[in-house]
Amino acid sequence: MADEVVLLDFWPSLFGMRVRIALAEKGINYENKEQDLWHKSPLLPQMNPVHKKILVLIHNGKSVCESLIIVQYIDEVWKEKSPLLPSNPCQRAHARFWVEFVDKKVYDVQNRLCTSKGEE
Ligand SMILES: N[C@@H](CCC(=O)N[C@@H](CS)C(=O)NCC(=O)O)C(=O)O
Repeated sequence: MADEVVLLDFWPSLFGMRVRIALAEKGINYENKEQDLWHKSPLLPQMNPVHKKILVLIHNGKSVCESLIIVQYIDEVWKEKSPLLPSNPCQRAHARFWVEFVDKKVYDVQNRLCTSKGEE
């Protein structure tokens, strides 16, 4: 049976971009369910009851939340194609460093951008 993969996303989200790139690298077909962050659908809190935020990946009915955790999940589940991290431990460490750097530096700006209204 084919995998059913659904992404709860919001197109301007850089966190979403991270997951979209991982899915593309692995060649995974998925349904994109664009979310309205100002009028959240019941599906979002149902699938992410702790944070009630995108990003959520729903794989065969089970949800995985948080973009970085989703990317790691994708890499583990579809491991036969295009590993997302280098095999060299030092290069892997550098890749993780930049992931953490982006999370710390970009998070506030990104979240304000995603939830701002007009001139705010
Ligand atoms: N650490 C989370 C960040 C998720 C996040 O901040 N999502 C924002 C959009 S970019 C959101 O859903 N905001 C809606 C809200 O705060 O209610 C991840 O990496 O997935």
